Amino acid sequence: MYKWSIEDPAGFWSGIASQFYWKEKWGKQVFSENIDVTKGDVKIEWFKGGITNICYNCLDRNVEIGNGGKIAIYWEGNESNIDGSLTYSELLQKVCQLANYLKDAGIKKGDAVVIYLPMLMELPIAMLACARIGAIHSVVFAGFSAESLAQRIMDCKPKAVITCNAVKRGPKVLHLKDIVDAALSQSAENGISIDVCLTYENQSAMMRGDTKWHQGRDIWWQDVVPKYPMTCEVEWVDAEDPLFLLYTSGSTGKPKGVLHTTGGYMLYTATTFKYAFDYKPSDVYWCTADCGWITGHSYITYGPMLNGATVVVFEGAPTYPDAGRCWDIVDKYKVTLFYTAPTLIRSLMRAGDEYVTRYSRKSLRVLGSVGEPINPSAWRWFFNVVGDSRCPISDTWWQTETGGFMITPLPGGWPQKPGSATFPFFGVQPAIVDEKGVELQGECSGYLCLKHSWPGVFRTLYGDHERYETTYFKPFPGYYFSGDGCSRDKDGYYWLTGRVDDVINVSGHRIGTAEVESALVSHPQCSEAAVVGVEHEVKGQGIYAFVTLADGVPYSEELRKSLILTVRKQIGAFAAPDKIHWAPGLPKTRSGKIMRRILRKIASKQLDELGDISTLADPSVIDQLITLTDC
Ligand code: 6R9
Repeated sequence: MYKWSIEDPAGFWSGIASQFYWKEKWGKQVFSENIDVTKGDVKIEWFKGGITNICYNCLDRNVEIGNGGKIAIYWEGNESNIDGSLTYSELLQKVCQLANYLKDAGIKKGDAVVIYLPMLMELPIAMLACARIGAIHSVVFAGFSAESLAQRIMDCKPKAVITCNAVKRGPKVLHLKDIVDAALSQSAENGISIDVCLTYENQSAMMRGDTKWHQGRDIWWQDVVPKYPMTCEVEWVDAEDPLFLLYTSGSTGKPKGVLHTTGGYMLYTATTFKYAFDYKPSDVYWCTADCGWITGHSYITYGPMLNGATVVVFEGAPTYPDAGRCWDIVDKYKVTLFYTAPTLIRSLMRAGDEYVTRYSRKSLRVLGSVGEPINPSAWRWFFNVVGDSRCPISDTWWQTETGGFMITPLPGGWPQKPGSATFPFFGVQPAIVDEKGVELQGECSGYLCLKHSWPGVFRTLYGDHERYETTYFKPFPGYYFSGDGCSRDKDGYYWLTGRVDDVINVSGHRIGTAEVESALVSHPQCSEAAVVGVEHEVKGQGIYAFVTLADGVPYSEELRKSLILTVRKQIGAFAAPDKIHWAPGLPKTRSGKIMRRILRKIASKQLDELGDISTLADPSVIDQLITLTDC
């Protein structure tokens, strides 16, 4: 199949596309692409002219083929005695009711809707309802702060925001509606006002009486949505019409709105899910990600549901009430396919094997990993302890931008190597290039690029096609540049080595160093900041911030806390620096560029590897930094 997909991509992918429902077939050309900036604007289209709807393919189609009674979602609440489920027919009805409400609220094809919800069933319901009416959803992870939410709202100017009053994560109650209120007043101050804030009452966390209310704008989901009909006409869209926007961090500037379209994304997520997890209709699949990230889009909502799979949606924290919760859930729902991130694997590994072995886990068949390179010791523990040495691991390398898996094992397809994502998926042609953009052959290491497009690739950055070209296609003309380093061994296996740009990967969350720096310098007592990633035992990478204070301000423990709080407030708790290092001065070149290479070495205490510091404008700052490491 791989050979076929490379030799005849049009034939290969149109064969796959015909397994889905199309109101009208695509035009003569299956795809057209220009990814070479030297030959003009970057433009990628798949199945243009084909008319379809992804919600229809996820739900109606499954009901029509007799799967209406099959469980679509098992929902597990934060507390283990609170749960629920929906069959495919019930899910379709709920999606239609919300879709009808949204239409009535004036939302039309092409309008954006921001969704700020935790892992309730209402989150995939909201995504699917938007897709049904051709609206573009933009899910914002419910761990982002009011400032970050406001920034995204101001960028995509949605017609409505969908949220809930509160959520419990572990023992804590988080007041999401307060965050939304703050974000909406901030965006209103900047001229973007939102007319509709549909709020789900999440009674397990907080009753509605305790929720602050903005009359005329806020509406309780439960008061309106259930009144609408349980059927709703589908809005048929072109394969190249936008499906969603998802903001992700880049190495510079504000977050980028990654735009995915409908048709290619549909087949790509469905096909990658089917093959990388060896999906069978009897499977019960659980992915521990949140729908606020791409993994939850492609591999909780769309990929699995396009296959008619039964999906577990978990509201809570994976270590609450204790480190055995995941395996409790696996046994409770007889989970066969379990997909998670190395950071969780490492934290469970630290908690001890007894939390795992206490549970049967006999149902497990295939395990998966995503978000960052998995270190071989975590891989082995996942394989031996969690999977009892009998479940293959799909270590799936991909990105928000790629839409779906790019380099991944196919379970049982070929021998595994702990820590290697193995080989490219159908249609994917990786190229490892050197710094001049020359493709390397055989055993090598360099920058990971991709040749040609594939159906699931993003089409642009919302409102900024130029940045799309500059970031991804200009660094190595003729290729899509991933931002990752990679090596290929003598057997042709690919080994991802992490980001080569100023993006850090903390617990599988992508964070731009520039975003953390700009949050820090917004603190009135901070004059300059430089942030680097350092190795972290559990999180993969931790955030290490060098901070120069304003003139005359002394360093204090209180100030350290308040700097961290500023980052939590502006981005979210997950971006809080692990370490603040007081820096009277930062190492800069004569042209004023901060030399992060040196800061990385200081942060990781590799002081004998600082390299050439003679190009620094003021080499004495290095000594100061080293003596102040404990601040
Ligand atoms: C899906 C997702 C993308 C970045 C990517 C890379 C890292 C993801 C990986 C992996 C090694 C894997 N990454 N999966 N590195 N092995 N299996 O995580 O998307 O949030 O956009 O992050 O994550 O560095 O460039 P996203």
